[in-house]
Amino acid sequence: MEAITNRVEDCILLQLPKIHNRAGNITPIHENQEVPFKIKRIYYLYDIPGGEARGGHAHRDLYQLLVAASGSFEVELDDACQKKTIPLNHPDKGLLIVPGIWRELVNFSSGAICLVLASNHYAESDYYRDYKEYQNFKHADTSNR
Ligand code: T46
Repeated sequence: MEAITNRVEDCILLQLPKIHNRAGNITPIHENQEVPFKIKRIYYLYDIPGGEARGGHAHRDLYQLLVAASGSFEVELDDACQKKTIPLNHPDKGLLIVPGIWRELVNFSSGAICLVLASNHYAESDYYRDYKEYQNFKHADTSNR
């Protein structure tokens, strides 16, 4: 998938497995099985103060799966053409974000934890952090591709 042509509709909500146990549930996630990429990094956002937003950028090559491991939040997706807001509020649902999609995470509930599985290591060079630069990239002529 190409970052320039990817659209918000390419970001899909995945139903993750849930193994029910009388003492609670377990959700296992394997690379190239439940998620369509090799997992090279896991990180999580937590202790997010009320009213704060995270993200506000796009990635050039990175695939990610976002899970509300605890609590809830919303993910605002934007492909410079169309926008869509996806609520995440259960640990057995994961939002797959493909490369080239601007995202902002908002409306975190108290104690929310955003677990992220990523297809590559952290690299600042993979980020579009300037929305104008991102828009120019997405609106670039693709006729000779
Ligand atoms: C995304 C949302 C959900 C690292 O050193 N290593 C890492 O793996 C990450 C993710 C960040 N950092 C450093 C880079 C910055 O100095 O932590 C600082 C904050 O990073 P950032 O502004 O990218 O954080 P968020 O929470 O706004 O965004 C992160 C991811 O970057 C992003 O891909 O989708 O979480």
